[in-house]
Amino acid sequence: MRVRGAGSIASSAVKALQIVARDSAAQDTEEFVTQLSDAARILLRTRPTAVSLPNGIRYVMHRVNQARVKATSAAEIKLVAIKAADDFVELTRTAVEHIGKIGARRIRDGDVVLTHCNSKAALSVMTTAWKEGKKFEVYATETRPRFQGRLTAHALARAGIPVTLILDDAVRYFMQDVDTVLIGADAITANGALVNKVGTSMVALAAHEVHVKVFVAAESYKFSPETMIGELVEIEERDPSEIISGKELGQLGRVHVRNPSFDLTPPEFIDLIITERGIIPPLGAMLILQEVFGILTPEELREYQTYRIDEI
Ligand code: RUB
Repeated sequence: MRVRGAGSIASSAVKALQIVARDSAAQDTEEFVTQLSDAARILLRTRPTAVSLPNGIRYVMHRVNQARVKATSAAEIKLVAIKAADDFVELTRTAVEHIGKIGARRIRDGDVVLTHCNSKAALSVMTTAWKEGKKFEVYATETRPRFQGRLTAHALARAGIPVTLILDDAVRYFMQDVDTVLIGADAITANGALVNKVGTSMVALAAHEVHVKVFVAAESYKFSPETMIGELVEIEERDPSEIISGKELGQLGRVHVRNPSFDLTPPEFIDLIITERGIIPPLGAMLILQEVFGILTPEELREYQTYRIDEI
């Protein structure tokens, strides 16, 4: 949890891969690719839910695998890996910036925005709108058990945006005052469902009840190609000690604790997904996947299977 937020998780993993590439003393291209693939496998196992992580690693490994055909030395392919990692990190930075500009158009003067957890992409929309002169206020949920909402509240306050910190349980109480819900994403599935911080689906449900719009800020590397072939996004379950200490739990007797960190919001509860490529309705998720991964036909889908990152 020293690295958190799907975008940062992806950049950190790619930077780690770059360190392995830079430090490699491989004698030939095959040895280099084996070293990098071993590191990729370890990195992939670090976090299960944020799809940006495999997509970031895929971005680098795809370029390395392409270069492998022509490269004549380890030094040559090493440069390709180092540059690909730099390119991905730059891509994440510009994607968040573009999302800010595109999403800011959807915030109106006088709006009350509600956000959950701590998302760089969602924050980019709000801070950009504020810099453009829009006047609005934000309700930020605490986001138990790790209180990422406090980070959000702090960032908004620092930017000069009026912000009110509320209990997660108070979302429905305040929803009638809200104009727009704006949240980030850990993953978007092919059918436009959103995987994000646990509680997001309840926020969206409360918004749906009173016809409040739900906007998701998600870079295109948060879209999950695996879900095109029917795979599910795995939800990370974190340690029960995030919720209750071992001592207090012991005092409760035979009580079981579950701590899923993310949940799934169906596309029916989402109005728009703001990506760096433009705004799409949730059912347009497949278009982004096709554009980013270039997968169009069932044959290409099967071909894609051969590029699955856990099979590098
Ligand atoms: C963070 C979270 C964020 C998304 C998007 O959860 O759910 O909404 O990761 O963030 P955690 P970003 O704190 O448990 O990692 O827009 O920064 O990628």
